[in-house]
Amino acid sequence: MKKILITGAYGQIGTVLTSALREKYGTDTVLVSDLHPKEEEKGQFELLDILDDKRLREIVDQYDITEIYHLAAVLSAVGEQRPRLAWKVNMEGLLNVLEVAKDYDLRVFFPSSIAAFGGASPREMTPQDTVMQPETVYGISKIAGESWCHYYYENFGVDVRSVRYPGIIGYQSLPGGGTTDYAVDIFHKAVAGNDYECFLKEDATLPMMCMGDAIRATIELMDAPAEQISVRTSYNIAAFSFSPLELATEIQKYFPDFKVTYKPDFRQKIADTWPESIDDAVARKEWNWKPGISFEAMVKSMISHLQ
Ligand code: NAD
Ligand code: AKB
Repeated sequence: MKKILITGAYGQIGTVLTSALREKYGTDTVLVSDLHPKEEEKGQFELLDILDDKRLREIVDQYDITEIYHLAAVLSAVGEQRPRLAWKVNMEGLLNVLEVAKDYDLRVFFPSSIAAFGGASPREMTPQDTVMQPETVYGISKIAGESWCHYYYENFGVDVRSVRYPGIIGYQSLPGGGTTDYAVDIFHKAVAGNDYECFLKEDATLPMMCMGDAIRATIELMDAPAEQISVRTSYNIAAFSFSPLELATEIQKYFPDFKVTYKPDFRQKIADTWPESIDDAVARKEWNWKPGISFEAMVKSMISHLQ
């Protein structure tokens, strides 16, 4: 019987993925875990530091886990401030998950990122396969993580699947320390009637996606027949790209008095090394991936939900 464990479940993506998986498979099928409990939790929860390999194995054993969605991580901006922590959590955490998956024959979802690319990669329509020399600790952990996933698939037959998420934008949860966080924060300020000071330059174009599409991509990839999955590192997926200025201009259609100023900080240096747009042709061809929500529809939906 299917039994899912989500690590890092109370983060930006985990909050929404948990609801989607519980809706699809039933509340009791999905066990969530994180570093801290949440009062409003309605389903099964276990405290789990992903670095605690022994506890991970106890949980897998106790609940007869069959799949792990491994979301626990330290993201790009926090990672540049705490590089050793980011490396430890992102690498040792993933290896703990892959080892237990090998021993218990579990399926695994691993989220990689556009951060796996670097300044040497083509910046526009960055292809699935290209030079990859990430320039952040987070990006290095993602490209190494992708390679470990491939290794466990090739050598131990672990059914591990992965996508390189762009920046994810959703009204349901707050982001947790990344470079694309501005694209969520800006909506909260606009709807509250406040001005916004952006930590990226006005022309810092990055690939982004709305939360609904990201969750759908995750579930569609995990549901795809194994013979359709040729990539066991990680699939490029894409929806739209925009700069802070383009986003501010679209939001101003709803809030004409909304003002944005630009004060780039260390996160601009991270954004400078990431792609502007992504070529996701391989995911489209192999498991029929297609984004569903446009940039304009995303802005409209964010504003109406936050209002
Ligand atoms: P987040 O920062 O919002 O959440 C991460 C969660 O992991 C948090 O709840 C945190 O408490 C938990 N965590 C941190 N250290 C842990 C540890 N040692 N043990 C257990 N849990 C720990 O992140 P997110 O945005 O939800 O991202 C989820 C995954 O998706 C991450 O792997 C991230 O790299 C990837 N991703 C996210 C985005 C995005 O835009 N949100 C884009 C690309 C990739
Ligand atoms: C971040 O900005 O760190 C994440 C990502 C794109 O991986 N949102």
